[in-house]
Amino acid sequence: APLIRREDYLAPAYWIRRADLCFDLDATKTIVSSKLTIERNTTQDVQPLKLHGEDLNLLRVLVDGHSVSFRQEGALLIIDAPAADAFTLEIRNTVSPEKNTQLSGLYASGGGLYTQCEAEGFRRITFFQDRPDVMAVYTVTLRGDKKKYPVLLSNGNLVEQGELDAGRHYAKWHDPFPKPSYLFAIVAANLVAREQWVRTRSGKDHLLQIFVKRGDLDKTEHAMNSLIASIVWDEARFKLPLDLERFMIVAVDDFNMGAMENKGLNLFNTKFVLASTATATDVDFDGIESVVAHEYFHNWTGNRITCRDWFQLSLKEGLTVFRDQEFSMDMAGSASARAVRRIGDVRTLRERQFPEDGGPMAHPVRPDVYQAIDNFYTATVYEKGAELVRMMHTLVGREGFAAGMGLYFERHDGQAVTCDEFAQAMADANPHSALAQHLDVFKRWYAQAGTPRLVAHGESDAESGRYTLRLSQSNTPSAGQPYKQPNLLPIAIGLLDRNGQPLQLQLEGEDAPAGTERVLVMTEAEQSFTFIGLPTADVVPSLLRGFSAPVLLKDGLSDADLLVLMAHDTDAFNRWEAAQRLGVNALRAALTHDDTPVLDAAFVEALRTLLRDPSLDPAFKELALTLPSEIYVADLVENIDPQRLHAAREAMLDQLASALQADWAWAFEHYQVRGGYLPNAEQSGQRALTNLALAMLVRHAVASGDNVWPGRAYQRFKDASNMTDRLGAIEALVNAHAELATPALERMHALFKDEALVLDKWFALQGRAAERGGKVFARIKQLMQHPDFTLGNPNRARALLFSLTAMNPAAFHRTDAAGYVFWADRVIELDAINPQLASRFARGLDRWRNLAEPYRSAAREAIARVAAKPELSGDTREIIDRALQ
Ligand code: DPP
Ligand code: ZN
Repeated sequence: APLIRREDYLAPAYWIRRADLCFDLDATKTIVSSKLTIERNTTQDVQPLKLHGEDLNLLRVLVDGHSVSFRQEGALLIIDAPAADAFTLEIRNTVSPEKNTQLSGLYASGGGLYTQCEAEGFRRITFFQDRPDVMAVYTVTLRGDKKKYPVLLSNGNLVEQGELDAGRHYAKWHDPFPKPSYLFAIVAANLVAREQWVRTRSGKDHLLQIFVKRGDLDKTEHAMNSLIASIVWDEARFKLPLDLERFMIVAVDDFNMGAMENKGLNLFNTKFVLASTATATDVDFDGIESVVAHEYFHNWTGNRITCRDWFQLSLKEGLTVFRDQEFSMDMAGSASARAVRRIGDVRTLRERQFPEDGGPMAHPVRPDVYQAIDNFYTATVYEKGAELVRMMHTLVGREGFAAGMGLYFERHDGQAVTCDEFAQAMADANPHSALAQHLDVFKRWYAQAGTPRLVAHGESDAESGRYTLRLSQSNTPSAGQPYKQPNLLPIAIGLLDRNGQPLQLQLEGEDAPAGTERVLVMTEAEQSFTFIGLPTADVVPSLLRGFSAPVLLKDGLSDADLLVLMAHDTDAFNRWEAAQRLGVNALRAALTHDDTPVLDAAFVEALRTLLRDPSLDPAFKELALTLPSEIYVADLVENIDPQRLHAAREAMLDQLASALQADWAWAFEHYQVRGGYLPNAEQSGQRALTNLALAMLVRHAVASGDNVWPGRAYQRFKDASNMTDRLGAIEALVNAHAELATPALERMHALFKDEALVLDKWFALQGRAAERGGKVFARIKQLMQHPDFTLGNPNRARALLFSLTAMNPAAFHRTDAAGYVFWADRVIELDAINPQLASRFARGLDRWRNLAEPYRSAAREAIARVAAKPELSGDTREIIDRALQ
C-alpha cells in the first residue's frame, strides 16, 4: 500500500454540500441511492472528481440527471470532466452487509444492521470523498422490513416515518449539522429503548435514548446516568451544551472499537453500555461512565470542530481523552479518589504507550506518515495526546484552559482544523503563560516520537542552605527522526526533609518562599534550578508530582529516599510511585543476580505500615500494594527474559503473601463493604483491596497446603451478590492454581452461559491467569475449540487472544516458541476475517527486539512467517513490515 504523508495534504478539489441517501435495507443486498450536491473548490484548477469506494457494486452514475462517462481505478471512481462548478451527482450501488465480517461500513450483527464509518468505512457504503474535511448536510431515508427492523435510525432528527407495501416501513432523518462522512451512522434492528427527557441550562428539552436488545433494558441505567452526568459536566466546566434535540446511544454486540461518536447517534460496543450488579464489575461500571462521557464530549471536541485530515486525529482524541479523564476525576470526588484515577491513567500510559513509543510503531502524537489509518488509533494518539493537553492545562491553569477552549470554539466552530490551531488558541488565550512564551518548543511534543528521558541530580550546600537541581533531557532516535530537540517539560516538584516534612520553596532571585510545591518549566536540554533558604542539607526531592510530564525520570534516589517519599510525600501519586519504584528496583535486582528473588525487609515493613494506615483510602492501598506489572518492568529493562521476570515476581508475591498474612486477613475483614452495592469510588476501593487481600490469602494457603482460604474463596465466589466480588474470588483461585478453580470455572460458565459479556470475562480470566508450567497456555489453546469461542466477535476474540499476548507474558513468551507459532497462526486466521482486529493482535510482538534469546530469534521467525503471506490485508501488512524494519 502507498504511504500517505502529512506534508502532501491538499484541500479537496470538490466540496460535497449535501448528501441525500436512501437505503433499501436487506442483509444480503442493500441498495444505496445517493444524491450529492457538489461544488467545485474554485481556489484550485479544474480537476477530475475522485470518489472513494471499496467492496461496492456500482449500478449507475448520473450528473445532473444525465449519464456521464466515468472510470473505476482501483478503489476510486473517477469522473474526468464534471459538467459545471456546481452539480448533482446521483449514484446507485449495492452492498452486502452479511458478508461484511470486517465490521467497517454497513454490517449485520444479530438480526440487525449497523454501521461503523471512522476512519474510512463510509466508502464501504457508497462512493464519496471519504475524508474528514469534506462536510455535508445529510438527509437519510431508510426502508426495510418492519418485523426485522422495527427501529430505523440515523443522525439528527426524525422528520418523517410511515408504512410501505409488503410489510415494509420507512423513516426519514435529517441532520442539520454539516458533518464529515466518518460521523455518519444508520441502525436498522429490533431494539427497545430506555428514554429520558432532560432540560439543559438554556431551558431546552432534549430526548435521550439508549437502544438495546429486548431483555437488556434493565442493564442501561448506569449508562443513562453517566450520559446525564456528562451533559451536566460539560455545560458546567466548559459551557458546552447539548446542541441536539435528541441524543441516541445504540449498543451492538459486534464492534471493533469501544464506541463511536456519530453525530447524535453514538454506536457502542455492548461492553460499554450494559451493566448490572450481577454481571458487571466496578471496572466495567467505570469504563461505561468514561466511554459514555468520552463519546458525548466528542460532540464538541471532534464533531463541532473536527480534524482536517487523519494526521490530526489527536486533535479530537487526545483532547477528548483529557476531558473524559477530568470528568471521571470530578465524578470520583475526593482528592484521594482523584489521585487514584490519575495513577490508573498513568499506569495505562506507561504500560501501553511507553512500549509503543520505544518499538517499531513509534510515531509522533501527530504522525507524519501512515499506510492504514486504522493502525493509528493508538495509545500515542490517545493517551500521550491527552498528556499533551494535560501539560497545557498545567501551564495555563484551570481558568486559563477554559478560556483557551472558549477561544478555540469561537475561532473554529464548524471547521475541520489541525493540532496547531488548538495549541495556538490555548496560547493566545493565555498570552503571559509559559505555553505562549515557548509555544514552538511545546509543539515539538506533537512532532517528535519517543519518550523523553529526564535526568535529575540534586546537590545541597549545608552552609548556604542552597539546593541545586540540575536537570537534563534527551530522547532516543526513532524512525525518520535521528535527532530530537528538547521538549517543554512542566515539572511539578516538592522538597522534603529526611523526616518527610515538606520544605518551603524559594528559588534564587525570589523575595520570599512561595509554598511547598511548584511547577518548574524546562525548555532546554540542560537547566539548573537553585532553591535557597533551606533549613537542612538532607533533602529528598519529590519530582514530577502527579506525573506532570510523560517522561522517563531518572533521579538517582536511593531506596532510603524512596522509603521517605513512600511514607510521607503529600503528593499521593509520588507516594504510590515510590512504592512502585522500590518494587521495580527489587525486580531489576532479581533479574541481574542469581540469588533467590526477595523484597528487602524495610520495603515489606513499609508496605505493612501503608496497608494498616487508617488515614489512607483502600483504593490507594490496593494500588500501592500491587507490585509493578511484568509488562511495565519488561519495558524498563533491556534483553528481557519474560520467564525469569515472571518467576521473580511470583516469588515476591509469595513473599508478600506470607510476610503480611495476618495483615491481609485483617484487611480482608476490615474493608468488607457493608450495605448494598454501589459502583462508587469508595465502595470499589474497598472491593479492590479485599479482593487483593483474598488473592494473597489464597496464594499463601495453596502454597502451604492449607484449605481454609481456598474454601472461603470458593464460598464467596458462590455467594457473591455482585460480579466484582465473584470475579475477585474466582481469580484468586485460578491464579493460585487452587483445586477449587476447576469447579468454580464450571459453575461460572453454567451460571452465565447466556450472558455474552460475562462469558468474555470467563475467557479473559483464563487467558490472563498466572502461568505455571505451561498449563495456562495449554488451556488457552483448548479454549479456542470451546463452543462459545469465535473469532467473529471482537470482544470474544480479544477476551482470549489479547489476554494472552497483551497481558500474560509468561504464557506467551515460551522457550519452545509455541506461543509465537500460535500468534502467527491466529494473525493469519483473523486477518482473513477482520483486518482491523488482526492488525491490533499482530502488535503483540511489537517489542520482540527487546527480548533475550532464545525468544528474540523465535519471535522474529514467527513475524517473518506472517510477512511471507502474500494475501495479508493492508492493515496487518503495515504492522508486520514495521516490526521487521
Ligand atoms: N470511537 C473512537 C473514539 O471515540 C474513535 N473516534 O475514540
Ligand atoms: Zn474518541
